[in-house]
Amino acid sequence: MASPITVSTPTRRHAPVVRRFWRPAAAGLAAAIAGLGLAELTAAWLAPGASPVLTVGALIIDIVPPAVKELVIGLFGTADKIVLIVTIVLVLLLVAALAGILESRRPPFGRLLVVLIGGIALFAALSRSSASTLDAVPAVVAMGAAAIALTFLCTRLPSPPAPAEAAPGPDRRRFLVYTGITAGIGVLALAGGQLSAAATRAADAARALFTLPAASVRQAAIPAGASLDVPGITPLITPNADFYRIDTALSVPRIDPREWRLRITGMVENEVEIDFAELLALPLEESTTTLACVSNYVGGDLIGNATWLGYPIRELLARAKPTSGADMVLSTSQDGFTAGTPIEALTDGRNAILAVGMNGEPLPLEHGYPVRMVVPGLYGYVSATKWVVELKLTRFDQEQGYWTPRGWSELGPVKLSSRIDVPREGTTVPAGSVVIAGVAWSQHVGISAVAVQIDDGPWRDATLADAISVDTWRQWAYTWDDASAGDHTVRVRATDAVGLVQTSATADVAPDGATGLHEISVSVSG
Ligand SMILES: Nc1nc2c(c(=O)[nH]1)N[C@H]1C(S)=C(S)[C@@H](COP(=O)(O)O)O[C@H]1N2
Ligand SMILES: [Mo]
Repeated sequence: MASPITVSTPTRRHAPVVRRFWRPAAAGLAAAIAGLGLAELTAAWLAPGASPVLTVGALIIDIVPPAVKELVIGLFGTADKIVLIVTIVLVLLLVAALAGILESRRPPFGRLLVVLIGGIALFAALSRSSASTLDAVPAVVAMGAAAIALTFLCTRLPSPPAPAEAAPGPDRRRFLVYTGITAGIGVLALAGGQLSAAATRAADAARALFTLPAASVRQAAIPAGASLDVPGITPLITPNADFYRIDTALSVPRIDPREWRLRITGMVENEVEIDFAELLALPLEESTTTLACVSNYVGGDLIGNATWLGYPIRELLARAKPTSGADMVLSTSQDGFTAGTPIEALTDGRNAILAVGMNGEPLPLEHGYPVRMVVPGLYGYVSATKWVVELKLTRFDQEQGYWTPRGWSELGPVKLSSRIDVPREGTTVPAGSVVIAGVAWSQHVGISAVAVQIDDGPWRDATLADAISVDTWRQWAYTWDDASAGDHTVRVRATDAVGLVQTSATADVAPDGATGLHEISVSVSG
């Protein structure tokens, strides 16, 4: 039998790797978890908008090129934000492990790495336009806690065992316990932060249950003939829960309506300020308006139609008296997003409103509670500012909305388009009579005709549902009588009220909205 000194067990062979890499990496990870957890807890209590993970995410959203953003949205759709958050956390943990290894071999470089990462978080927290000094606290807490924990753990790394040592030494067990406690504190703090944030959310939900005042100007009843009786067709009015959501806000702004104020500033004779109670006391108007995103590709679903309750923006502008030369209203959200809207679109008599209600409810938090803009005929990025707090009268040659310097057009009128909703792309339908149906829109102009083409056959007129107004989409349906077995392509094309025919030329969503015809493939079974 060999003497114990020469025995080489797997544990012994791996010991140097464990000692040199895994334990320092574990120290780094535990320090990062502690820092992150304490930061999230502080953020939940002190500065709800300043969670380091979310502010770093917002910074990334602000600086990545539009092409990358489009790619990510294309790959992950509305899960894009979760993907971003998970990526940030994974990268952070990886860097933390590296910081541990670095600190164990070349102190204080591990700590310096922690300070660098903390510095990025600090910069992200303070570069938000709505940042206050309090917003620095979570990042500073994260940096301090992680640096202290890392130093503490790395000075307690077990020293190399004596050659004859068989069982784990006491310093190895002690290191394990300290690392566990450090990570445990982080996990508990993280859980506490989440609970506290959930409580805030619940409170906000309760507050959102206030009753809306009745409309002074009710919209004419929606004609019964505006909804076609086709199974599977998109509902004429999009329920709030199904309404698409697009914004740059990683955490939804929570505004106490008692503290909400709108200021009208810039090139005006009178600066105007109005609070929520004053807004609700004005004669509110009801209007159904379709809202579309410039990122909606042909056939896409970044479009919805709702009945809004709000006050005409032109009335408030009339109080402020814009001075001559002003041609843009730069609206600002509480979270810093801005949109540049031509004054013309806000004053030409269309239903451009400061909305407080959406389909009979107060605005949902994620759709702009307590107040947002809705402007018929313009894409959301140049008009539909949610959580709006300021309207600044200015000029297009002086200011730009959020998306303009990021590769999107300064003006964003919604383009004429149409979509096939029934049957669904790639489905199989029985031969014979097949109903094809969908929606078409040309906002603030109106739709006069929709035609359908099967394969390379002639364009045939679809039946149009009654219009609510020129500002909403219109349902259409076409009965394909002699659908024969096999694979077919179905195309749709709309014509607007001034005779413009929807172009078949395809354009990408950037810089000012997609064009082209929506077409689907269907199989007809024999
Ligand atoms: N505060 C804020 N408002 C915003 C945005 C935003 O990022 N932040 N995005 C705009 C864009 S691009 C669109 S398409 C609409 C979408 O409104 P919805 O989320 O209610 O559908 O909101 C607009 N208003
Ligand atoms: Mo959008």
